[in-house]
Amino acid sequence: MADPVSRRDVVKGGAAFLSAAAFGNWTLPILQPGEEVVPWTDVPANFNPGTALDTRTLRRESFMTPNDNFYLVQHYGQLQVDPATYRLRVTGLVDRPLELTLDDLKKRKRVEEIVGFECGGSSPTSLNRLTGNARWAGTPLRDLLRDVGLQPHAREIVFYGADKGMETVTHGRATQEVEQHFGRSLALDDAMKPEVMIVWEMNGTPLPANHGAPVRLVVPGWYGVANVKWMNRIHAQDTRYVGRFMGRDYVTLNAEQVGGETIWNETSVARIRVKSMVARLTRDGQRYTAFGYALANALPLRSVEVRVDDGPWRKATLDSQNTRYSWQMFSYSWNDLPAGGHTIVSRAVDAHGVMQPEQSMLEQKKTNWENNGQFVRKFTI
Ligand SMILES: Nc1nc2c(c(=O)[nH]1)N[C@H]1C(S)=C(S)[C@@H](COP(=O)(O)O)O[C@H]1N2
Ligand SMILES: [Mo]
Repeated sequence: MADPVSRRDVVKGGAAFLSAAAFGNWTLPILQPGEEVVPWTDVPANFNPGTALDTRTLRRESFMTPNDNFYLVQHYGQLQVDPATYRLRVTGLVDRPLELTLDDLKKRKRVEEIVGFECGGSSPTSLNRLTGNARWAGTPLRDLLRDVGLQPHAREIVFYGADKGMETVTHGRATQEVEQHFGRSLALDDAMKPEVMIVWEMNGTPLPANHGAPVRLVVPGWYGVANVKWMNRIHAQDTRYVGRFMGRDYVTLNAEQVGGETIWNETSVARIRVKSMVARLTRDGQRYTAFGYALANALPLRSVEVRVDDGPWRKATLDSQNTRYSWQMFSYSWNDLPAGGHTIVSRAVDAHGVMQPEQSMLEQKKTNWENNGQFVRKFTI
C-alpha cells in the first residue's frame, strides 16, 4: 500500500533531515551493559526513519520527541508569520468578535499538556514514522469561546491557518480553481472539551515556525490534521465545514457490512483509532525486551498485549511516564528463544473496549488513511 501523504507534503522524510537528526547524538542507542539491539529484518535497507520513531533507537528516553525531530506535514508549504503583526480573529456567530495579538493570548490562563499524535497517513508501510510526543503550552480554547459569547445557533467551529493553496472545487459539472486557506473544524461539543488548546510553546521553547508559529491548535486524542498550524482565525457557524482537509482529503472510505448489505461509509479523519507497534527489541543474554508505543483517542488505554510467534497474548507493562494524552510507551520482557526467524506483534485496546484490528480486517477500507492495523515485526536470532 502506498502512503497517502505524498513526499512533497512531508518534509522531514528527506535526506537533509536524516543527517540532522538520525545521526545526532540524542538518537544514539543507550544500552545497559550486556544489552544489544536485535535488528529487525522487516526494515528495508534504504529506509530513512526521518523522525523520532527511528525503530532502532526508540526507547524510554525517547518519551519526549525533541522539536527538531518531530515529524512535519505541511500541505501548502512552510510559512513564516511575523509575531509582531500576528492577529488571531474570532468571528462568525459570536456576540463579541475578537482580534487578539500574541501578547493578548499569552495573558490568558496558561495550561501545559503532553500530547502525542500522528498523521492520519502514518502506517506500518512507512513504519509509522509520522508520529511524535511533545509538551505543549498555551491556553484553553473553551475559555476563549465562552468569552466571545457563542450564539445559540453556533454548531461548528472552523479553524483556519494562514497558509493557502489552489484547490479545485466542483459545482455539478463545472470546476474552478480557488485559492483557499488550510482549514479544519470541530463540532461545538468537541471544541468545548477542556483539553483543546491554542498553543504557542513546544517542549519549553517558542513554537517553531515549521510547527505552526506563532500559534497552533492542539486537539488531544485526534489525528494530527486537526492541529491547525499558523492559526489566525476561529470562525463559528451553523453548518458543517467540508473543506479539502475535512471533506475531500483525509477522508476514509470503508465498506461496512450491515445486516448482509454493504454500506459505503465515508468519514472524515478525526479521533485517533487505537494502535500500537513494537519499535525496538533488545537482548541481554537469554532475556529479551520489546519496547513500543501506542496511541488512542483521549481516553486511557485499557491494555496493550504482545505476542511472540504463535504464542499466547501477554500483557505488556505501560510505562510510568505515560500521561493521559501522551503516546503510551510499553515494554514486554521474556526469556529464551530458539535460534532462527521470529515474529512479534502488539495489540492495544482502548477505553471503549475497541481492539486494534488485524491488518487483514482493514482490507474493506478503500483508502489508506487511519491504518491502525496490528504490525507484525520480524527478526532473526
Ligand atoms: N495550517 C496547517 N496546519 C496543519 C497542516 C497544514 O498543512 N497546514 N497539516 C496538518 C497535518 S496533516 C498534520 S499530520 C499536522 C502535523 O503537525 P506537525 O507538522 O507539527 O507535526 O499538522 C496539521 N496542521
Ligand atoms: Mo496529516
